[in-house]
Amino acid sequence: MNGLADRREPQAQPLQSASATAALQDVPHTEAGKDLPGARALDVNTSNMRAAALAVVMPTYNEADNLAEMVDTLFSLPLTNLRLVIVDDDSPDGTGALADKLAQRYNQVQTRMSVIHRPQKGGLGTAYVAGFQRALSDGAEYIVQMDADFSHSPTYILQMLGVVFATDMDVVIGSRYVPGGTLDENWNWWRSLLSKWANMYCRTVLKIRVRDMTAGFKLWQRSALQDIKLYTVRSNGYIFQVEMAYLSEKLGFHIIELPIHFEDRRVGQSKMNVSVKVESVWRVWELLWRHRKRVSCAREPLTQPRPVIDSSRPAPHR
Ligand SMILES: Nc1nc2c(ncn2[C@@H]2O[C@H](COP(=O)(O)OP(=O)(O)O)[C@@H](O)[C@H]2O)c(=O)[nH]1
Ligand SMILES: [Mg+2]
Repeated sequence: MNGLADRREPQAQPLQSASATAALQDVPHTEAGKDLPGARALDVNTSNMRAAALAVVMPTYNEADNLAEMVDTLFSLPLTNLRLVIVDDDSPDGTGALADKLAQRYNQVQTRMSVIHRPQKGGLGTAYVAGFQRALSDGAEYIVQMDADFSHSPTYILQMLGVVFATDMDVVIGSRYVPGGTLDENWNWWRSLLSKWANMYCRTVLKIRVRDMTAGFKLWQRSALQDIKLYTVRSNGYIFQVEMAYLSEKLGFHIIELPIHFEDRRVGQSKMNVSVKVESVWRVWELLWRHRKRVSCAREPLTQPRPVIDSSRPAPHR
């Protein structure tokens, strides 16, 4: 059974029903040391979840005003094995140097944060691929991708992980376009329309069911990222997100979209300009052609939750 098959009818999606929604409402008040709300609502083993080897991959370009608060927020989540990989492209505002300083602070007892410095602005997609590769080679079992600008609230990571622990999904997409998902109130009708149109366009051309094709907030299981074969992913900008969603569905991954509230960035400016958006329109056709020979990896049916992992086992991060 493919997870997507469950999502044809929104009402029939088990994880967008009462339990996931309850978990979402629970989250903003999470404190370190308390029970994990995502686990509580989804009835999964809290201590295994707390010890999960999870890496957050975060590309940055001119995010100096967001980074320190974001890093502190991530490391105050009640996930003892959370690691962070920053991929900075020599940001003129000094984000890279700030990331190094933060890494020094958080790496005093054990390595929790690493910074990849690239020599120049190389685009979101290649930054993610570099970060994913680092997270995989460091031994992460779960990999989260997210923006540095608080559009993606870090507290959702607990829900995403709870969903994976409860269901063994390959990919959880933080989605604006499933029931319960919302956009920032400040988005004007034109921006919302454009975003929704872009999603509809991609879904129609690529014939896939993921609703939020351009979502940049996802949690991947290690095996899913490995099966994608990151060296085949070439897109940058928004189309990178589309390519990853397309491959996930084409390869037969178990996918679920978890409703999120998408907030506009608090400070700084978007790096996605009009040309990046326009480029996405024709690049969709290129994706269709480039991946025409990829076939499903035939995932096992999702009948049982994964076996319980002994949380006393050393963390798989190396
Ligand atoms: N390393 C790197 N990060 C980037 C690049 N472009 C955008 N980002 C980061 O990717 C994330 C998403 O970009 P953002 O400007 O917020 O896009 P928007 O949310 O679509 O407006 C942010 O954390 C940016 O700092 C890039 O060329 N290189
Ligand atoms: Mg953003």
